[in-house]
Amino acid sequence: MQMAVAGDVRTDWTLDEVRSLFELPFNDLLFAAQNAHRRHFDPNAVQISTLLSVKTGGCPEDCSYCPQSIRYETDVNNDPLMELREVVEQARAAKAKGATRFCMGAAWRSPKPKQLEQINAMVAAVSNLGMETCATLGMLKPEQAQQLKAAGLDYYNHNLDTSERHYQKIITTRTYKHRLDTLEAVRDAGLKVCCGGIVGMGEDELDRAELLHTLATMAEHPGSVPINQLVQVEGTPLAGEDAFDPLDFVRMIAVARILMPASHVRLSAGREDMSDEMQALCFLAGANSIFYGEKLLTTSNPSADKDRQLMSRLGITPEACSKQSA
Ligand code: SAM
Ligand code: DTB
Ligand code: SF4
Repeated sequence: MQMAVAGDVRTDWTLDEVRSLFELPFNDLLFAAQNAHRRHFDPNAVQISTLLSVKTGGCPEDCSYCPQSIRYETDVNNDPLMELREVVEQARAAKAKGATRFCMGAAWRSPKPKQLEQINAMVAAVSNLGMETCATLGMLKPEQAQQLKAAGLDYYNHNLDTSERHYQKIITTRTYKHRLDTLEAVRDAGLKVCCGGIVGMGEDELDRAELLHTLATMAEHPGSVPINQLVQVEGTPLAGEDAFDPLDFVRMIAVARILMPASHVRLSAGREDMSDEMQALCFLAGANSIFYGEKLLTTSNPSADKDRQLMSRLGITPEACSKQSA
């Protein structure tokens, strides 16, 4: 099988090639992933993002993993869009703790014009702090993506979540095509794409291979690829799924690293359920980004202290920020 070499980022992977990577003996897979990683990145640097839910709960969509859907009874409160001042305060605090990217999430199907204006003001203010900005607001039309770009947004997160065939079992209120259209609008507006998925939603290995194949055969690889492990939240339809095999999670990271060697692969949701040793294996498999801070959007994440200790034990240092303070 042809492997990626430095300067050779392939977008022509076949599904068979992706499936063969999943079939490799674990040690061979990790060796190949670590090689790909070292060709493109400092192997001991990890990019650090902090999330903030700027508008929480009450979402009309039916994503069966999500505690923010109005259709499921969960402990999540419905909060209106946060004030600009509060968002800037939180971004400043995240920066002081060492985050270089601030990602604002909103529980919307897609933003309305007035809402987008308010988000644009947040993006401009956070960008002025000298942080990279990311937003995840649901579906976007081309002109909305262009407005966000003009406001100073760096990344837009919009996940494919799973394979096209498994997707229909997870979400019915928007299609895979809707997601691909939003991603195209984002890319065409000159925003960097953050796109990945979730494992542990009852999918099989072929679904995971198909998801990574779709990502790795996009015209341009997403700059960031978040790999989330399902956080099971009581009240959502996916609560009670079988626990996911930790080694299969590491495999997913390794295959993503090999297929998209120059992208940041983010070890995303689910770290609270992972041992330090499992996270170390994920870094060895090529993960080089994390969400940092006590909270993801509505669920908990390891404390900043705990993560600092882990990074220190592993000799991992935070990746430098690409932006300067204004
Ligand atoms: N509402 C917007 C949307 O869905 O496009 C943006 C926010 S949404 C919460 C962002 C992503 O978070 C989802 O696409 C999904 O991949 C991830 N996510 C949500 N709930 C999760 C859970 N319980 N476990 C793991 N990932 C989750
Ligand atoms: C992504 O891939 N994972 C993040 C971020 N992008 C927006 C969200 C994880 C959410 C986990 C469940 C919660 O905290 O509500
Ligand atoms: Fe809404 Fe996003 Fe949650 Fe789906 S994942 S229910 S769109 S907040």
